[in-house]
Amino acid sequence: MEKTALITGITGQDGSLLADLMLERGHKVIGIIRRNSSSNLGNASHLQSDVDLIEGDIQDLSSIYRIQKSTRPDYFVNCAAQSHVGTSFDQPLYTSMVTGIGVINCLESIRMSGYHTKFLQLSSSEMFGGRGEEALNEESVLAPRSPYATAKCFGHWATINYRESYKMFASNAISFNHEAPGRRGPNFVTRKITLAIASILMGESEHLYLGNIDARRDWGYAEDYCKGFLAALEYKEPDDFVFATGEAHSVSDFCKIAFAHAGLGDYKRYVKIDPMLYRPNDVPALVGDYSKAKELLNWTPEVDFEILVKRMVNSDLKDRIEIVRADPHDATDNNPDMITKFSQSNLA
Ligand code: NAP
Ligand code: G4F
Repeated sequence: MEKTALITGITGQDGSLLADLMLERGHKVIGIIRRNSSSNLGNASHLQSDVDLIEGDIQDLSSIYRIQKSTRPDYFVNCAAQSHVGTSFDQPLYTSMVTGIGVINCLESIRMSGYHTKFLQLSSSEMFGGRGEEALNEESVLAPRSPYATAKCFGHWATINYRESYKMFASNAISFNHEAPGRRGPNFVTRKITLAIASILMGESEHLYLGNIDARRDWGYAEDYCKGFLAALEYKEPDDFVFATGEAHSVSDFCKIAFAHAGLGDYKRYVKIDPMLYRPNDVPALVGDYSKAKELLNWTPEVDFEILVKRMVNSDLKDRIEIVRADPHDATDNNPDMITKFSQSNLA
């Protein structure tokens, strides 16, 4: 049966993918966007004709409550956050307000509206703080190492608290890192790498500056994860679910595959370490155990790490090549041999 879904963070990676998925499945989607002076809809530009976009801010209870009350959604998915861990060290109070308190504003809006809206909070594997290569699950201890992770713990526990106190359908999706070609924010490490590769191939830059390339993450494919989020909403009862692949790779592993795939060879020729990009406290490694989602939601990740990396490289390269084809003057200094070689072998 068709449901109405209210999605915050619809201009971001997950919110926009979830909207695509919900629409594909025949649901009605309402997206909350922040007022901004340049009207940039980000990843939601293609959704304008299919989705009702309403201005609101999760820091502002009155706006979220008004939208909840007027739209009477079946599902409310909170994809909104100040989601960059590094930035949270520079803007800890702001991050706490959006990523932490913002969750209470969503939950209170549902509670005060009196509707039986099912709520899903996008929690994060950063909450665990990481313990080597031990696979983490819903029962693992939370030990946040950043203002972002601390705020996520607040939102996570608030969701559980509203579930227990008011018998609300309020679930947590505890996701490990997941990426979507062309939609991942440009300052997350994966997209930073693939955008830099495109720029190196175009002859615009020679080097890529990174911080801790030994950090290991359990990287999955965002589209797979959005299917899991929908399954959590459709599950018979509210609960908490880990979404992960069960494998960790380092930032340098990502670089190795990405640069080689682009035909640039050894990444070490291009990657330079900038100590300023190290975080005051970084999670060394994260690996997830998704057995519960597999057992109860019948969810498994489909796209593996190597394919994910190659798709991200292809996507950013394809965009740049199309721009150059449309306007050759856009990249006067590009390296035509490399681009031709790459497009013949990988984009055909
Ligand atoms: P993202 O691309 O950074 O998107 C964040 C979204 O939140 C954007 O649409 C942004 O709008 C919106 N937003 C920020 N502050 C807001 C506010 N005050 N009011 C309303 N909207 C606001 O993040 P993502 O990667 O899609 O992640 C989605 C959620 O999953 C986030 O909560 C993130 O913390 C969590 N998560 C992500 C991952 C991952 O690997 N991607 C893993 C675990 C958890 P603007 O476009 O206006 O900035
Ligand atoms: O891509 P990142 O910024 O992602 P991070 O910090 O793991 O957070 C992402 O995943 C979380 C789930 O685990 C989400 F909750 C969160 O919202 C976000 O989506 O950094 C990954 C690793 C880190 O160890 C970082 O120190 O890459 C390392 N890194 C090395 N050089 C870099 C860089 N990260 C960034 N962003 N930029 C660099 O230049």
